[in-house]
Amino acid sequence: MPANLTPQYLAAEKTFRAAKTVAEKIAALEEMYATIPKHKGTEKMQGDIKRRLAKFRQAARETKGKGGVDPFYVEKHGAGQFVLFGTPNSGKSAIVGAVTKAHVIVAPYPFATHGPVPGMMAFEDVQIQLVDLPPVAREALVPGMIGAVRSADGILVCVDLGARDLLDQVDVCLGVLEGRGMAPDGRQPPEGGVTKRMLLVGTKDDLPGARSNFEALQDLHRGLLPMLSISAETGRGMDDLARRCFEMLGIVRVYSKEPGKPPDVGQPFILPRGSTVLDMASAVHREIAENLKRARIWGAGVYDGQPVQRDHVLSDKDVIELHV
Ligand SMILES: Nc1nc2c(ncn2[C@@H]2O[C@H](COP(=O)(O)OP(=O)(O)OP(=O)(O)O)[C@@H](O)[C@H]2O)c(=O)[nH]1
Ligand SMILES: [Mg+2]
Repeated sequence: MPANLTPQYLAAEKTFRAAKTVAEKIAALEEMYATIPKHKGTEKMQGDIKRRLAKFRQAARETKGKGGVDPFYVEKHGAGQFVLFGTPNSGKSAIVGAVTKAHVIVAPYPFATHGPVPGMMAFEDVQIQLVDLPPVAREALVPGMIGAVRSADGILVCVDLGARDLLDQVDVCLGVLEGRGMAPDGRQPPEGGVTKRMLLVGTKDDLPGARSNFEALQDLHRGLLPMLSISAETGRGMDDLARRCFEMLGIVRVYSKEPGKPPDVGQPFILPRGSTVLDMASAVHREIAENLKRARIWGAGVYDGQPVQRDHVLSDKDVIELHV
């Protein structure tokens, strides 16, 4: 069976070959695993990616243990990891402080944040990891920080809607990312680089003039990358931020159900969008996948308890009853 590898997968593989640090290799392998078409023809490759991932993750842990620490390595938790990327004082830490339990320093002076600070943000029943980072400036980037940006699942580019140099901030951020081989999803990647999921987050939406500045920004950069305006101070737009992050991850949540029992809504299984009933079964247990006889589904676009084939593509919030 031909593997039918996608351009995204091939790009990730290229990044893997070019990767110099363990963190970069891990990030590239994760991307390869996420983008490789999941079918019989790629099973061996999938296994191979998983093996290599385990090896590099082990290496990362061992380096940590020896004190040869990558200060910007943040172990991933939850459904996905987003870094906050922006110029000094743009309100990155305030966001992380508002939506997670992380202890961040929010300060009226620039360069308040020195290292990565992770925290978990909830979107409904899903946890998404945010990582606060030190600021970016046109020339200066804290050494090692770019590895954290590369390995994240997405980048929240934060710009201060109340600042006079708003457009400059956008240019600096996108320029630095481009210079390090990263372009927004859907755009042409820089030579030898990759595209990353990015959201332009206009902060401090409560400040005078912020709303009209955001509109101007939308007019100028519409189509370049998706945008959202928020205020950590008033909380406006913060729910949208969580939703947008969830949507950017390209994942679905599905719940398992035992015959005759209510669904187990405690913890969803998180799967890449496009996953099938069989993928879900594999996520529950390999043996269940191997012995799967039939499945029933509750959710959008199906009638309650509808029997489905193993290649049925799952929708967000589906409930699946697996029969072996
Ligand atoms: N009015 C208003 N002020 C805000 C908001 N968010 C942050 N600020 C203020 O902006 C300043 C900078 O906020 P931080 O969150 O520390 O900014 P930062 O981007 O983390 O700054 P660095 O760590 O130095 O890069 C602080 O004085 C905050 O109180 C907001 O939503 N509204
Ligand atoms: Mg900060």
